Amino acid sequence: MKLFKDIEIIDLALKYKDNLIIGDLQLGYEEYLHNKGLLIPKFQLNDILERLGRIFSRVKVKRVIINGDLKHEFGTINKQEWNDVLKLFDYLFTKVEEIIIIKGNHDVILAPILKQRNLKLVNYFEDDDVTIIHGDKIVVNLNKIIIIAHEHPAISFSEKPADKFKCFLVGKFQRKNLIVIPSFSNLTVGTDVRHGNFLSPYINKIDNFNCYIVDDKGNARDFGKIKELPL
Ligand SMILES: [Mn+2]
Repeated sequence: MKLFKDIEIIDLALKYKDNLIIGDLQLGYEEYLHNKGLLIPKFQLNDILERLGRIFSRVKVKRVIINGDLKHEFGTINKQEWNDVLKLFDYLFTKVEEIIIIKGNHDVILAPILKQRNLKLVNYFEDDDVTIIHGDKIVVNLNKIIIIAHEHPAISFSEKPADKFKCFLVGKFQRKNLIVIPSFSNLTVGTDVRHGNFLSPYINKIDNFNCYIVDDKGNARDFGKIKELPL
């Protein structure tokens, strides 16, 4: 599903030229929950690798850009995070030449893991008309197209309120185009964008935003403007 020149939705990722952009993986979330006394099976990394495999069978890119919140814990690195993040990097390096990690609000202590694979954390990535940034803070000098994560957009319909669908949002921030990508994790579907209270300061009113829902097979469908969606 094409959004702009050189930008298209592929499954829960965005392809921009030679880059594949994914966000909010929140690896290690299971162990974080275990430590809180909630025992859930650890399936997140496998799901993510499977989805990436599906994506790489559809597209070839040189670079993967992780748009923030690669792992879950703020103030520490849990054992699962060490393992899962390194496994993810090693897998990605079998598919692409370069991995870029953009800092998210969860990425307080990430440097020790990144050092293991000689990777650096950046605040944003830009190329031509595009700025890719996590989306928790507003910065100046943004390009014409802004790509953020952070919000975990999803949508549900009153007919079946328990079913929530991850979605991409496309709208405006000031006079610029804004694309909001969904979380790449299966553990968190996301926040219903029609219930207000946005996390990201880039999003204020979304009535005129376009919504693209990704189905189980990884195909995106244009659902039109948020204000015209059935309740
Ligand atoms: Mn975030």
